[in-house]
Amino acid sequence: MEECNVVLVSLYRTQNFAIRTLHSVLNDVKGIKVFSIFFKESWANVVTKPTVTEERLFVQKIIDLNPAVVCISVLSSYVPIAKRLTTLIKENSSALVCWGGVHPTICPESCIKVADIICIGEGEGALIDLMVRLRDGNEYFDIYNLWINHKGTIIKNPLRPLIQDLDSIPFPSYCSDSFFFIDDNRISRNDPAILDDRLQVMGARGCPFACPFCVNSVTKPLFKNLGNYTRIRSVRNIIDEIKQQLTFSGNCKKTVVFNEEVFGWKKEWVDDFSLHYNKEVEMPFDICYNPKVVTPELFAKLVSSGLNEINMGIQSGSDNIRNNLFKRQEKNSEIIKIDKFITDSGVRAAFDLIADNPYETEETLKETINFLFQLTKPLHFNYFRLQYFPTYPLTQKALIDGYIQTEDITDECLFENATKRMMYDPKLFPFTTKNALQNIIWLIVWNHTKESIVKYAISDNSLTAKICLIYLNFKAVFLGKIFGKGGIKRKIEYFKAKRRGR
Ligand code: B12
Repeated sequence: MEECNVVLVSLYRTQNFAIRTLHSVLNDVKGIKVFSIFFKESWANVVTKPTVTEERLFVQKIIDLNPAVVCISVLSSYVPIAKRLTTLIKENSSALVCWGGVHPTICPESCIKVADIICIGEGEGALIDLMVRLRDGNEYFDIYNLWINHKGTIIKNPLRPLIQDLDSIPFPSYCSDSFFFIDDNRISRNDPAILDDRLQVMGARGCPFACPFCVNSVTKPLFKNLGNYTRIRSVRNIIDEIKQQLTFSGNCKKTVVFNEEVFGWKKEWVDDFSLHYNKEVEMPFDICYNPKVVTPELFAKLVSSGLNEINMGIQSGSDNIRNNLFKRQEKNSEIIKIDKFITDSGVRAAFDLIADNPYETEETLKETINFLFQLTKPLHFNYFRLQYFPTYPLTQKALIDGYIQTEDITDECLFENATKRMMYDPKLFPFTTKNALQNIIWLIVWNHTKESIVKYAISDNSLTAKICLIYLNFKAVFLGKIFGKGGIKRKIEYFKAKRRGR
């Protein structure tokens, strides 16, 4: 049995659960040597193009490690980078290139034209099978979850069942000797996750919901009849991982962050969590929840366990947009109630809102403004721009309705878009009331304005109200220059993020 090397590549995410988990999985396979390259980071959400030096460092590392396969994890925004690295690998080595992750899962046909192998869905079983076959010098054309491009012939294998017992998956790797981080024209062995004061955990897979702007709306039907889609790790398994992460030397963790779309949605699970977490971990924790899942009973248990922040996607302050376009059934009145009981218990409520949504009207934006004033201050919001990812139902709808064209969602456009920053920054143009209202929402969510002036500005069509609206619009654009992309505050945030390792 010959030793066989594999290199895993993460793009723009050093805290990449997929790569860190697959690294641990392959580490356990006899005769396989696994390395991971974390190619660039998006510090504070700022994405910059790779430099010539960074590409050179990448190529040199591939040549040194001489892998049989290079496995790249690809999100839709980084396809041009994955393509470029694939070309560089092909030009400088004889390694096979395998793409996996969200993008090959939702767009397999285009990906298999570029990569030798793609993985659709979960990679654990498929990668083990692939590496064992390569290690033993056997053919690898019939592995479930993989498509193979064999000299131009595409072999499409069926999907395997979803992993039901998440506790059977090893914990993600940290601070491994076989990790390399390429960023800022340097290659380093220091894992930035150690500098981060937040301990990151992924406690579940799948989501009970399938919102049309999220990948789950595509993958839920894709994996139908392949086992339970929404799965959760046991509390014991999660606590053991947290304890393991706390043993790494130099760590300075202050908060645990649960990254699953919806935190422990089952009552029995939360009961178990509240029995053990606080006793064994004693660290505040942040979660994402859905307003439909937060009940006072579940919530009280989480508060007594040390809950610090609940992040909820509300997407719009208009019931119509939220219920009918985003297919989220909660109403403003429910969210206001939930916000109150969350903040009354000293927990921070943070909300996600989506900007640049062509389906919003002046009326729905005004509804959002009025809704925001009913939430507890200070507000904590992530005000994201709407992203159109290929094959998502909302993207298909926007294409049909003529709000976007296929040219707007090419690989290059998606990457360009990612370099612009995902958060919404106020913009002067188009100089319309709709745009001004959106800018005013930015002022409100960042706590930069008073309710009275905004209410007056949107109250009627009088000249003075219009002047107020224009004043607020300019104020937002001006402050956006300071706090937004390229602004001084933003630059400080960027450097701080780098220093803290996130
Ligand atoms: C947690 C999360 C985050 C976290 C942390 C991410 C992290 N630490 O890795 C945070 C909050 C930081 C984040 C940020 C962002 N995120 Co996010 N995030 C997620 C979420 C909810 C889970 C991802 C995850 O870690 N899953 C667990 C791992 C184990 O699963 P996995 O990645 O799917 O990997 C498995 C398989 O896909 C496969 N696989 C993966 N890679 C590879 C590679 C090979 C070679 C093989 C064989 C297999 C394989 O095997 C893995 C194990 O089975 C997903 C939604 C989702 N369900 O995917 C969105 C998601 C990935 N995020 C998304 C987006 C857009 C973003 C942001 C741009 C948002 C923003 N506005 O800033 C940023 C970009 C960050 C960046 N630079 O990449 C989108 C990506 C869309 C797309 N089509 O590409 C998703 C899909 C949500 C959506 N809207 O649909 N995110």
